Amino acid sequence: MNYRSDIRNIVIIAHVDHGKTTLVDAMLKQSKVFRNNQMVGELIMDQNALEREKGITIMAKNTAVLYQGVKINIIDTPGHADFSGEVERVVSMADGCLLLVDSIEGPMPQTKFVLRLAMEMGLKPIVVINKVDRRNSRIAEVLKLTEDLFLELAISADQLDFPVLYASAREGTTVAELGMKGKDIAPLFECILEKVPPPKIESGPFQMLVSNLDYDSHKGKIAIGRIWRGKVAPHDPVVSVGADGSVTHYEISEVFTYLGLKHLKVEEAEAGDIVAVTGIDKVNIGDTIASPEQPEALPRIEIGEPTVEMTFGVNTSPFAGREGSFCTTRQLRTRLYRELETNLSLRVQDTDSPDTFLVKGRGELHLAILIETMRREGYEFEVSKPEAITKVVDGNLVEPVEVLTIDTKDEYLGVLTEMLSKRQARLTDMRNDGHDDVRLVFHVPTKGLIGFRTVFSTATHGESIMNTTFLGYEPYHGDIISTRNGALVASEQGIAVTYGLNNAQGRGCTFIEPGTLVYEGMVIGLNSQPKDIAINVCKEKKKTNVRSSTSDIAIKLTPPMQLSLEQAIDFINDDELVEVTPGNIRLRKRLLTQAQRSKDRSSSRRSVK
Ligand SMILES: Nc1nc2c(ncn2[C@@H]2O[C@H](COP(=O)(O)OP(=O)(O)OP(=O)(O)O)[C@@H](O)[C@H]2O)c(=O)[nH]1
Ligand SMILES: [Mg+2]
Repeated sequence: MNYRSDIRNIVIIAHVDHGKTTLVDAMLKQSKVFRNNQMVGELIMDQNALEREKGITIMAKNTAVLYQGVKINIIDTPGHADFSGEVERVVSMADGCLLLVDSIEGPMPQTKFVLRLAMEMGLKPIVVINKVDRRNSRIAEVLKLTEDLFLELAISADQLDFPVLYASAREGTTVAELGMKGKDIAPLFECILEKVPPPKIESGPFQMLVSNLDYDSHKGKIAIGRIWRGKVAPHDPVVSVGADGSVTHYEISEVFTYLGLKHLKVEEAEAGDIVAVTGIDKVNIGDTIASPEQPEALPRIEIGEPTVEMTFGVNTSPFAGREGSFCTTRQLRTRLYRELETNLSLRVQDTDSPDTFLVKGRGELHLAILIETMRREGYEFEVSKPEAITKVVDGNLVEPVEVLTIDTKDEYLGVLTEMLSKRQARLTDMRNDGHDDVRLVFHVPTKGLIGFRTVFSTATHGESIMNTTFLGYEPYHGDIISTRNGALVASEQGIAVTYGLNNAQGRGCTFIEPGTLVYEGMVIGLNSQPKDIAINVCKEKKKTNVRSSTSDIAIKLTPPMQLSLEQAIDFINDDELVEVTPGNIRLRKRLLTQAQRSKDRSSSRRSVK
């Protein structure tokens, strides 16, 4: 067996926000892949608009740097649990991983999830304790907790022998020993060259596993992956082997490798490297591209199951078709099925209703990002409340359960435990730092987490952080009754005015500004009582000739609570929908008129009897 000493392939894994993309910034900048005057900014790899806005990585991406003549292929991954599928998709390209751990937070549930994955793939780990510049860092304790995690997860003894580096990704420094003054990121590069095994190369006919797809308007589909065997060059005849074993013949057009943010066109690439090839139109992620001489498939990528589902339907609101460019069933269906090509942990199914599709994902954020992406592309549609996906195993109903970690203050303990016990959560760990910071760990059924994020942030005044990761399936714990108050529902179509909204604010809190176009059945606020009430928010004050002493005082409305897309999805109940258009996010009752809703209520009462 031969090795390629001129290449290392690494994947960067961690819990959300522990500094993966910032570390990649430092690696890119210090390896001088940019021109001196090139403005590259921060979080360079988070190029997608939503990634930049939210400050999180959503998709795993490749880049590469050169250090002392060795090319280090780097894969940056998302740390948010909802995008775990992205990590699963790419780990097989690497031989080593950098496991980042925040020097204050320590290992978090997602740290465990990604480390387990890396151990199962047999990757050589390097631990990087990051953010050592932070004032309250507790490095020794965090290292101890990380070692415990390795003891729990290592599959072979050699995985316990991992190097540890201390980094400030933001300052672009790493050191091999605590107390040393960092000056650059060279110790990390040295460690990668020394500890991560160079890729093995098998000689023989070409074989690569497709781990990602990209599109280019001129070049068409681009297949990205690691070459496991042989070489590839432009004009080579190849075959792709699909999931069902079907073989399709192609000719490679162009071959690219990575350097910095660029794709370099090359005349040939060899086993061990990560490449992008064009000319292969109908290939899917997980397929193998191989020489026709020996068209064997590599093991397909395994992706965890989705845990949450919701329906996507054609917009049926009275304002349908006003704002979107793509509004028909056919357009919606084509777009959703196209998403499956790259969004591996997503599932889409037709339903009994031709206008509605069932979409399943790894969490509310996973689905919300798809909704936001589609709305920006010009799609208009409606979505239902997300629900946890149950299944039957050996004749028993089981449901997904997650680990919920909360970092909060002492004073919120009572309210949080009360809220969570109604959601069937079980407290499994509680740690106090001796001051008033507390970390709580719960096991909660996924269904109990739906709608929780918004109430959590309100209850703790935005002062706490929550994180979740998938734990497994448990026997169904029974239904949870929604405790949300009723909705304030517009009773007429028109333009909402201050006077009408002021009346609504007498009943609860409102979501819209005066001047907003509303329709009958649109949800415009939250009642302070459990029942829904219909209110005419378009109603103007009656004009009279009599001037009372107070009548001319301008009404001052409380500023409305404007729900983001994620909050809107979190907020709605079963009998409600979120209408999504490029210009607006509206909440609505499924049944728009009051007559329909009361008829529905009385018929459901009858059926209960
Ligand atoms: N103080 C300090 N802050 C850091 C350091 N590294 C990263 N950060 C900050 O931590 C935040 C998250 O950094 P990212 O690099 O986006 O983290 P990430 O792991 O890529 O996050 P996801 O991709 O969303 O999982 C940013 O505000 C960074 O500026 C560090 O070494 N020290
Ligand atoms: Mg990132």
